[in-house]
Amino acid sequence: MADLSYEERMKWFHEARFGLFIHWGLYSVLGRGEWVMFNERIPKAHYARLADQFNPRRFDADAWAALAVEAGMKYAVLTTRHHDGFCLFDSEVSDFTAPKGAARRDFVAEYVQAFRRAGLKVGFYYSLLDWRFPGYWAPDKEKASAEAMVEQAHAQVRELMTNYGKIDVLWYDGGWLPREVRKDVAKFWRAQELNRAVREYQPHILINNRSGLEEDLDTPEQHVTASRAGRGWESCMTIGDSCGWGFIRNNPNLKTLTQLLQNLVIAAAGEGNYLLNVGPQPDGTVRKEEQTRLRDMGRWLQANGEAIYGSQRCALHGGMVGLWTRKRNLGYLHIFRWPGYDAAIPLVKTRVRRAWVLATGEEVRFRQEHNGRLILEALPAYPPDSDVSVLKVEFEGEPEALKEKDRAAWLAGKAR
Ligand code: H79
Repeated sequence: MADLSYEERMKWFHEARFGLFIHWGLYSVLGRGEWVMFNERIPKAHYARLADQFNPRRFDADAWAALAVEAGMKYAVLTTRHHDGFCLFDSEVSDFTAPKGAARRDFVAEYVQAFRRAGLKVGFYYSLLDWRFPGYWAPDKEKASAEAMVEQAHAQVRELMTNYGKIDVLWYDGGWLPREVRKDVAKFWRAQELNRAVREYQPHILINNRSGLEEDLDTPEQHVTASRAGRGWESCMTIGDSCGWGFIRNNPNLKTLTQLLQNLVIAAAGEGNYLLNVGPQPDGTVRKEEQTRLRDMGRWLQANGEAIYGSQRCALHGGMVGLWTRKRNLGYLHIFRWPGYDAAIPLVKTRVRRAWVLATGEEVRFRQEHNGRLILEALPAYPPDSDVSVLKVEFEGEPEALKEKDRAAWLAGKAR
């Protein structure tokens, strides 16, 4: 079991494409984002009092899971502990936890059970750093504190990996050290030893790249940027402004459904995943505006999911129109900017057999010119889907692009 290959361990993740990130903790009570303790320099003892107020009576992990399923998501990642050090789980090495605060509940346990029940894969976000330790800020001066912080992280990661059954993703964060502290991150956290233990407890697990080691997954944050082919990657992003992941009371600058779907498509086109965040309110419920967007994405995926889940990279150009994903001989053209009449794709080497609108099955006429231009003809004036419309194109073989050896050949209507 320990010898599963990278590809085998990555299989479900590679097909999943879409996951739910959940930032929820003590900071949610204040409604000014998850960085509030540090940003406002709230003293430790003062901040700790929030644990008496964190008692989310309307928390319902099944409702979160149902929302993720409705959104077409295949997995989730919950902040078991953020940089403030407050744990949503029961820990023997900390008193700063939800079960020991007013809530008296282990939210991580409830989350794992509910998401498993809903058929979703389960991930844990865990911040290695804990702002409450002076040793984080000045590891050389506060050696004992720094060591205690590292010890606590090791102990808590072990608790997370051994107390909740099978866990699919370990999403480290906060591995970095303050700017003035020049240290090797992996060495500081003893990440080699830590991750070896993690894989012993959870042989199937995927570990991200934020403990100072590359491990399994790249994690672009607030942008969608593909890694090299074969390497697992996942873009995490907020629905609202990029400065806050935890609940922000007034956060009006929300991404539109079109933006969110385009990001998902960009991720899929690069064989990566989109981990979209919600910041539930202190009572445990997800804001209506976030719910609506997730449900709308789910509706789109109901009609177009075939072009997203398990998709592969496609060699063809999308040009101005949009982006391609692919499955074997099938190309899926995700049209971001519906051209109205014809859509022209340059440098298509492979013959097309058939083309149609994925969501409706409506046939699309086409012609292929000898210079490699594929013209999808006489498209309806208005897009079949007002956000992203997908054309499904069946090719005779895996779609290949023509290589332009002569860069000026196209001027004469030739391809090379
Ligand atoms: O958990 C989320 C962030 O809190 C965390 N990673 C994601 C998944 C993260 N920690 N640090 N960073 C991201 C980068 C640091 C950003 C900062 Fe700032 C810019 C810290 C201070 C200035 C943004 C703006 C956060 C606080 C103010």
